[in-house]
Amino acid sequence: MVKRLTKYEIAWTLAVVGLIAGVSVYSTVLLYNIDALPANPGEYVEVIGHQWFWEFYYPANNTYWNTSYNANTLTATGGALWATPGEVVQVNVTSVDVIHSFNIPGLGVRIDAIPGRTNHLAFTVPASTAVGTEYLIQCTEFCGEFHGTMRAFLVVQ
Ligand SMILES: [Cu+2]
Repeated sequence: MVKRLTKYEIAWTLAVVGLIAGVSVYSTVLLYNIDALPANPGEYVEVIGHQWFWEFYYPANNTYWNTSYNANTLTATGGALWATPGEVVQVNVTSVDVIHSFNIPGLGVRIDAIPGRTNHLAFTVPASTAVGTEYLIQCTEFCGEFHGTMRAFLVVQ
């Protein structure tokens, strides 16, 4: 004998289905918005991963900068990702050899650098950031012997 559902069981089931549908729609929209790129970022920077350094290319003034990290002094020379407070930065990230991962922990930025592919990501440097602030950039995909020193800085200027 088939038991008929009570009106409470039907209401409860519909409430759960409605809740899950609502969360699905909300999170789908949110995911697309997170990935959306701004129409007019403050600057574009091409980020190219190498074993074992980062290269930054600034198309606006056609300059290339290779970073060089000193593991003894924890400092970097040669190049950096320069940005101004409040600036929206779009990075186009790729690699010339193996898979790296471009990570700025202090800004919640992380995106893979994959050979033969360009990944895009935009982020905003907080407007309250003091000039002179340096955010550490660290490769977060194990990429060989000197992976640990594959660091650079985002310098706020
Ligand atoms: Cu790497």
